[in-house]
Amino acid sequence: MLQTLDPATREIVHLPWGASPEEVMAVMDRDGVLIFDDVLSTDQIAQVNADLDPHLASLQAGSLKDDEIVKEFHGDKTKRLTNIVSISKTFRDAVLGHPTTLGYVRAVYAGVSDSFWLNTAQVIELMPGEDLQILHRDVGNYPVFATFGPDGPEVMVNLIVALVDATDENGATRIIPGSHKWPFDREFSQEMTVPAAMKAGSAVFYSGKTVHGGGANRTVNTPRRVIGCPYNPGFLVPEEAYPFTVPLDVAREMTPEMQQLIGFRSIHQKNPAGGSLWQHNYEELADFLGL
Ligand SMILES: O=C(O)CCC(=O)C(=O)O
Ligand SMILES: [Fe+2]
Repeated sequence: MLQTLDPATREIVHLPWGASPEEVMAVMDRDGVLIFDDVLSTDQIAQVNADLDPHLASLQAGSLKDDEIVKEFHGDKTKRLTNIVSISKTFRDAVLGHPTTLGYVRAVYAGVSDSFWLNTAQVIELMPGEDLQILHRDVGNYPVFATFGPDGPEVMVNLIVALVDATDENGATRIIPGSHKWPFDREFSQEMTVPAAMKAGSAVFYSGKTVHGGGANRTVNTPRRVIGCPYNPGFLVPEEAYPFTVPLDVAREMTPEMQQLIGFRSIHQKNPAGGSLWQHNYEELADFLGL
């Protein structure tokens, strides 16, 4: 039988952007999720949206991949635009590399790692008619860590910044507060979720162990536009920074296996099942590089 949530944990706590990392961690440790209010000003929201608009206008909804699981996860009425690092200086400065953001990420990874990678900074725009995303934990991208369950090290934390009001109707991210502490084999369902409803400019911050998924967009004409910004510990990288030291023409002469070993191809973790990593716009990196 499915267990119901303690009603006391159902509400997602709001904190001001700039709250102390100690205050943030007290909520994160207890609930695995919180919402930061007013991360971006009205002017910054307008600037970031203006930076994104031309890119999103020409982007098709849905995944280019053949894999049915990947397609379902991606969403057939969802636009995912990556490399926001290059597309929006405003977003880069105000969020991705901002000391406030990094202070919270540092607090989450205390005792695990004191350096971080930006895993992705991607627009996830749910178009009207998009269905619920399958509920999941983001640590599932790194399946060996998921085997440790709730007591394992934190290896993924996500900040999802709203660029329009995110509502129950247009597909606000659905979260199960407290699920970061559940055994990972405990059952969960959509009935246990609450929507991370928030104003444009606010952001939901949650652990890689917290169960969540994109909502359904039940509106007729209101896209839900957010930017997801997960961070990982910095240590899981090779010693040599090959993509910057091996010329593309040298990589071109190599076998696909060798190209993947040194970062010129994407990684597709199948056994144990994980995700596709090291990509560009969800495409195989070698295709993007023309290898
Ligand atoms: O779109 C959302 O609200 C959540 C997306 C998500 O969880 C994911 O893509 O991993
Ligand atoms: Fe996710």
